[in-house]
Amino acid sequence: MAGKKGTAKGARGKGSKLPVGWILVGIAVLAGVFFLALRGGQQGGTPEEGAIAMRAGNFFFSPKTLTVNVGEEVVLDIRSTGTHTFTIDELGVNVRFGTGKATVRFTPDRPGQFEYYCAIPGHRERGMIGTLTVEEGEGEEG
Ligand SMILES: [Cu+2]
Repeated sequence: MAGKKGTAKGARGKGSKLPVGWILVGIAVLAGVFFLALRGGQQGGTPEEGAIAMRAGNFFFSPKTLTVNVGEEVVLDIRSTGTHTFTIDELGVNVRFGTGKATVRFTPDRPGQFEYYCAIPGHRERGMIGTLTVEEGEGEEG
């Protein structure tokens, strides 16, 4: 009844045995690369593609003039010292931010020249203003 239990334990397993140590090393390296890639994407110094770098401080915006296109999203990558706002009344833009980095997004829906300013009391008067020029998109007349 119990005669045929013995199986042939072949010696063929040796060649195909996976080197567990190297697999662990590989996983560790991949995890490290992945982690670094994530960090780079989130807090690296590279701004979003197409973003406009802007500085805000007491009491200025730099640059003081911006030129953009109608219907194209504007992304401002702002570095601020102090609490300020980026405000354009005519376009309904009003974003408040503190010291550090901030992103302002809006899409101008009409051409023209618009003033942007800081809406914190007193800042506009002390020079926190600039001019946004919105141009008609190329090839789209009227
Ligand atoms: Cu301000």
